[in-house]
Amino acid sequence: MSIRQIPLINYKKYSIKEMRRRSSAFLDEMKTRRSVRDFSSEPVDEKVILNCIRAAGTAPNGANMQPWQFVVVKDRDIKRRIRIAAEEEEIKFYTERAPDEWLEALAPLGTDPNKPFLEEAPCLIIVLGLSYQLSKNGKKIKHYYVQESVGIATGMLITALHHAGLVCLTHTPSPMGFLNKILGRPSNERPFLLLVVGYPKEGCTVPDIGKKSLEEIATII
Ligand code: IYR
Repeated sequence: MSIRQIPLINYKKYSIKEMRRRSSAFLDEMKTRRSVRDFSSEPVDEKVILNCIRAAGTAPNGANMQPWQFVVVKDRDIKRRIRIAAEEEEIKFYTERAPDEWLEALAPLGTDPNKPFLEEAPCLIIVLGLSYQLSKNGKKIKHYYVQESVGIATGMLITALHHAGLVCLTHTPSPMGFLNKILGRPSNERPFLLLVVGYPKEGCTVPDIGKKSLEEIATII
């Protein structure tokens, strides 16, 4: 049975001039986003975080299954447990798992196995992708394009956090199975990435890196 159709009432068409102005203003705002690794302990407003997650939840996704879960961690003890477990994986990554080529690519960024931000930042958002969900009668309902869907939603979450005036870091300790245990999430929920969210520490610095030019990333045919 197909779903009923409703009119697209909220679409607003702008003049070309207005679209150019809006797209350029948005670009300027996005250019100021930076991944931050030094967080102040200043708490974040929960309503702001929840609005940003609501925005992420509007993302296009496979068959509208909305195959995601966002776990917001503010609890000190849980943040500490996440830090300890993540650092255990990171030590293995930096000393055993990562091929030299990967370590060479990371060297200019100065990252290492220490992840103090996991405890210092006021808020962690763990994004999980759901490979399936269980219906009321316990039947498995398969999800489609989970990685793509969760990736899009995460991009929108990062954009929303930036727009709201917060900074974040995308963090992907690998493997991330320990998060299921610590957060008590079921096995159909697979950690996609961890966002560290808050305000930059006073005097915070970021690597002096740039983005590829439009010519490098876009082709018009
Ligand atoms: N997960 C490790 C390594 C790491 C990998 C990439 I690709 C980065 O852009 C940054 C770090 C870490 O968080 O240190």
